[in-house]
Amino acid sequence: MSTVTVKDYRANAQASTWCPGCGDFAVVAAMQRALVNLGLKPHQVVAVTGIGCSGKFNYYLGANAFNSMHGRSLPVAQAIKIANRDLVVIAAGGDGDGYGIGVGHFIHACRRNVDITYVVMDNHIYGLTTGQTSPTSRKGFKTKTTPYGAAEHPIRPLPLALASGCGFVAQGFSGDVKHLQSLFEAAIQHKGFALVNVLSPCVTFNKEQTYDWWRENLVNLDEREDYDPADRSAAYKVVNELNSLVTGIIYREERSDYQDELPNYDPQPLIYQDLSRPIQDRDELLAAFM
Ligand SMILES: Cc1ncc(C[n+]2csc(CCOP(=O)(O)OP(=O)(O)O)c2C)c(N)n1
Ligand code: SF4
Repeated sequence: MSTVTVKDYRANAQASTWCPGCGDFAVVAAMQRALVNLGLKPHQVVAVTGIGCSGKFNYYLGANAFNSMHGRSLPVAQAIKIANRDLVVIAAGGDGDGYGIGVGHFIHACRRNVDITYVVMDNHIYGLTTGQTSPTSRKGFKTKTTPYGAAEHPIRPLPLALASGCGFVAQGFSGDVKHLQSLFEAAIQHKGFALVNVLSPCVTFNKEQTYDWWRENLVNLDEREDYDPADRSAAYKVVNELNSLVTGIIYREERSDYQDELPNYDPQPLIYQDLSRPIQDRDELLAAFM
């Protein structure tokens, strides 16, 4: 049996245009290592993105790639998984992509629970469009779109995911690739929709949430023996008390996924199903709508 290595992924990846030092490099590296450690080959994986610097995640991952529109990675990723349950499906993007224009899809994906992994590279700013305030920027944050400081409260992805019914909620940091890899492995193995929000510095446009800033402020829950990620109340409590400045698996719940809930769902990929129907079935169906 042939084994898979990170080289197999790198061989398919494109050359990067990310700024040197961008946190997103670590996200790709951690994901490649996670996929390899789980024994998954590039052809078994598809990564779907929207638009943004982080939207180039799948150019550099080296698996199958689908680049959708800004904020639209989740509907495409869910459709791919429903059509072909055999694929490992990863959706990825930025905080603007996922918590701004795409936030409606995010909330519904949490409650729908299709078995995909969602990676958000959360740098608290719009990187690709050169440094505007994003939905996760702190109140008072000054950028070219908010020269007097952001007037709005930020979206808080972790409590939002918990309140929306997400069964796997984790947060990682680009400054700790090994830990991030472990979170990705757990997210991919989780049956159902899994969020990994990654605090991933934009070294070019966000001079506030830097690697050093995150290192000084984050608490790793995976290192706390008294923390139980199966306890939903404890998850709410810890993200509120520590203002979401946590990493690790915050909440994990075993439950049936979307496809299990569908009575007529055929688990075989669509390509193996006989979708042809006798012409009279079609006529009867049409007649029922007339
Ligand atoms: C419908 C639509 N609206 C706006 C844009 C412009 N746009 C491209 S990327 C982006 C935001 C990028 O920020 P984020 O999602 O946080 O990703 P980052 O670049 O920081 O990784 C915006 C507003 C677009 N491409 N399409
Ligand atoms: S602009 Fe920011 S997010 Fe985009 S590649 Fe550069 S450092 Fe990364």
